[in-house]
Amino acid sequence: MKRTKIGITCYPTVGGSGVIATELAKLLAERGYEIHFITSSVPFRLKRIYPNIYYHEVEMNHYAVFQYPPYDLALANKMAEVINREQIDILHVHYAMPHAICAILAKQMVEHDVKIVTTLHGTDITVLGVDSSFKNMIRFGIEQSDRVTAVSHSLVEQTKDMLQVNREMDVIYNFVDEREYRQRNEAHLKEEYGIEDDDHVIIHISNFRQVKRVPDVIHSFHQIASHTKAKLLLVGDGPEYSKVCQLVSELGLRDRVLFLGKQENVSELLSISDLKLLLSEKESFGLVLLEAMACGVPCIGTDIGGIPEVIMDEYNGFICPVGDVDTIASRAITLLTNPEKWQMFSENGLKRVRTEFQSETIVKQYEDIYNDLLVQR
Ligand code: GMT
Repeated sequence: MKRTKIGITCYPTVGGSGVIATELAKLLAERGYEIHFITSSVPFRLKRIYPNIYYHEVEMNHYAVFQYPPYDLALANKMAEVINREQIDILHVHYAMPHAICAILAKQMVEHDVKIVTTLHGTDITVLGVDSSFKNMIRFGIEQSDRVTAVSHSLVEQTKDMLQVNREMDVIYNFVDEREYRQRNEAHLKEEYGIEDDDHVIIHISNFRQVKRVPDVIHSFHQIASHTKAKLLLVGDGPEYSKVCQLVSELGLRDRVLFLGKQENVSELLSISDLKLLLSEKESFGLVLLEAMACGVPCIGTDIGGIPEVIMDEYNGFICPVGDVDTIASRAITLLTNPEKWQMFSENGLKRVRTEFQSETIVKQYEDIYNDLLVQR
């Protein structure tokens, strides 16, 4: 029987959307699909050779005549080339802007009947969607795709409200590979980092963009550390990093905060953590919360976007108002100083990963969409 061929375009560098696109590709490849990545570099989570995963690089030539190198056109051109040569059945793009637009252009350039699936991850809707000069183009990308999925109900509602899109969109939640994200015994790491047995370990992982409100994490930690012995692990890097370093020094927290920068084996760091903080003002899902839950770590998040679809307030963590540092700190202290409650939240999180976000179920939801489209051809 002919193998179904799926083309995938995503941002290949660090970030939740690239992680989801790559993890989905790996699981589809394990199920016998042939996967063709069409990206600017090898996706960072593709760490080894997979016999039925191929990679097609979007190459950019820098001609003096172009003031700005036309990356989007180079991508559309590469997509068309790969669709024709490999006879791609489904082109699954992550982000409407620009990937869905490029896919639509590529589809018009080829004779082969390819279907386009677009997955919305948030930033193009919640950030670019407010810029009226892009609205029409993002709406076009969404409306012209054969199927559209979004990573949370909140993102579907926001897409409808902000872009006046009136089409069916399926919610398919994010997932983690449970073989990687699980409770591990990494006690030696604590010792190596100089974390003492009675230290409560709090972790924040992000790309340090303004929307992540990392200063709120520091201010909350400042209050937490004045009530209980605690250390804060900061994982990731980005535009707000220096500002955060400065704030940590100003608050006299230098010896309590470990700046770990970009890290690959996050599940090991989660396994030595007691609490995950994600205090963003915009977040369509919050994949890092799911990663934490899968490692048995309770979470505190803000009451925006898709976060309340991942954390159930008072069940596997707490939901607090954006910027309400006092409430966040007091909830954190309650949890960290009450071992029974902590244990219950940790177990509830693990249960929730199994029931709502199990990788097998989620991958099947994408497969159902592909199959629906394939029978229409
Ligand atoms: O959060 C970011 O800035 C990165 C961005 C990305 O492209 O990876 O994350 C978005 O997609 C993730 C995967 O679906 C979601 O978990 C994040 O919530 C979403 N970020 C925002 O909505 C700000």
